[in-house]
Amino acid sequence: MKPTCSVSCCKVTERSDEGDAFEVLAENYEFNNMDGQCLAFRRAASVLKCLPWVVWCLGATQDLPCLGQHTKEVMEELLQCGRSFEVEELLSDERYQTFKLFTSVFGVGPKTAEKWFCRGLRSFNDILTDPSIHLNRMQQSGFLHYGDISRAVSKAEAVSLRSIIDEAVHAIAPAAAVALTGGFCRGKEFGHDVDLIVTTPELGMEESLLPYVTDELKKQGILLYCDYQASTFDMRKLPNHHFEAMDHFSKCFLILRLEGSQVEGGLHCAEGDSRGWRAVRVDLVSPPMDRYAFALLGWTGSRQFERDLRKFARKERGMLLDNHALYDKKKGRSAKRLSCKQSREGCKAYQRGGSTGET
Ligand code: DCP
Ligand code: MG
Repeated sequence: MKPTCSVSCCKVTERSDEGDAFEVLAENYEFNNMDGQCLAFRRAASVLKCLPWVVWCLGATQDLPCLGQHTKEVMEELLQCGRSFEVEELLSDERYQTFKLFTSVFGVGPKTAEKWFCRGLRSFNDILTDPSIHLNRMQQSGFLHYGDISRAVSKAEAVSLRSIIDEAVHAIAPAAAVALTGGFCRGKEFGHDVDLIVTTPELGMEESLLPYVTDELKKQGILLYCDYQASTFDMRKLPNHHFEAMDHFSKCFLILRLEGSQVEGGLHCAEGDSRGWRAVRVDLVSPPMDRYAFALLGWTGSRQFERDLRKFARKERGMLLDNHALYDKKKGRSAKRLSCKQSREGCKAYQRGGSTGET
């Protein structure tokens, strides 16, 4: 393995598919249900990535928050040897490798990966040829389109899909708004999916919008998979400060067929792929217009930023924030809207320090 010399990036190798040293450690804790340790490494990685300078010695990090003993030990190893033996061991560990492979399939989380691993399954072939394995619809689609959906989606592809959804939405609701969110909204050039927020000024209409949109996509012959979840949003409920809780807006998880002719500069496909189309994962979420700002903030990410923002709201401001609302515990009421100026500046400040390739 080829090490890089900068700890601020914390790469164990220069090959991007082998990823971040801390991300490997965090992932391994996630696979072992050790949420606290997993979060600690993700936090530490975020802190280091935000530094505008390169760490050349451990002493330079002594005043930084969120760097625990274990993190410092790994950093020290990286600084001294240019590699982390713990990370290298994990990368060649059968359990880690198998979990990594299985969870790369759409619809397979650590629990299913564990079940399959404990049954002695180690490869996709083992899974697909085992008669006792029952794959749900999502996992079937995950395997069927594995090559395409495990390949990064380019910004041009995301923009093209946004236009396709925009057209389908406007055929039904001319006043509707469609916004690109998730990683592309943070300026990423590539992502694992395309996240879009769809809303209409007519309150209540957003609840029935997505089934019409997916019907339209089906008519066009581009809907390869659809998991629709109706809204369970209850405006009387207080924001949920538990970060991992999904929001209650109407949403759908899709796989769409994208034609190369619709993408400026062509598809981001493997060399030699001459099909002229590819499958792409797309998430649509449809909040009521009066919750749009909160949904947009929550879906823009990154996950760590959202987590820290909620913690900041709770601990420093005595407020509860989630994708539905911002609730002031002292005043006993929710904010009607978010101040765009403040949120944008907050985002910029966070992103300025980031060295994750996101701007
Ligand atoms: N999100 C969240 N909590 C989760 C999952 C997602 O708050 N458990 C938010 C933050 C994410 C956004 O939703 O930024 C979109 O989720 P993605 O998983 O699509 O993440 P990104 O778009 O940021 O990354 P990628 O570019 O890989 O798609
Ligand atoms: Mg995304």
